[in-house]
Amino acid sequence: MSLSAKDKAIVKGLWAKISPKAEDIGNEALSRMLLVYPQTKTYFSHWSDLTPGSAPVRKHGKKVIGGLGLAVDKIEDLFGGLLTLSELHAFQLRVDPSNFKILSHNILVVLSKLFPDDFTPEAHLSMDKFLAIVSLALSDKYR
Ligand code: HEG
Repeated sequence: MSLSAKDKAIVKGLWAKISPKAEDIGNEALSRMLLVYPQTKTYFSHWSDLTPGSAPVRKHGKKVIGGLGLAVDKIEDLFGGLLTLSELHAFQLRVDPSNFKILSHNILVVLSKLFPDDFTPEAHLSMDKFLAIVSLALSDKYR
């Protein structure tokens, strides 16, 4: 799977609307992930509070969207651009790759709610492809 020129244009266009609201979007996506898929909580058991909207959830939500912003910047070389983050998730955090799909789903849900006019079926497709390739890149160092 690879991103077409149209996919990239759609992702970049939507990103211009996402980045100013990074913390809110990250918080909402992460809050939903932790509530709806409680198995994901195992990775964050060292946080003081895992309830929706808590300070650590907001803080981390912003970081995750920042990571996706890096991916948008490196959209022409996602595997190279996300190498350091991939090594972190594989070697240090040991996040099971199935969780990337869960987080991606929650990000799509939040985008559809927040940007109903922009989140056309075509935009849904392009964002889904982008998140799937980012997830593959983040899992690239697992072995
Ligand atoms: Mg990960 C840390 C990005 C999925 C669990 N994640 C981070 C950091 C970033 C990031 C930027 C901070 C890195 C740093 O401090 O240097 N994460 C990121 C992206 C995605 C993702 C872009 C997928 C779209 N992460 C992800 C998933 C899980 C997870 C699915 C587990 C369910 N991430 C995780 C944990 C940490 C990070 C446990 C460390 C958090 C902490 O200790 O506070």
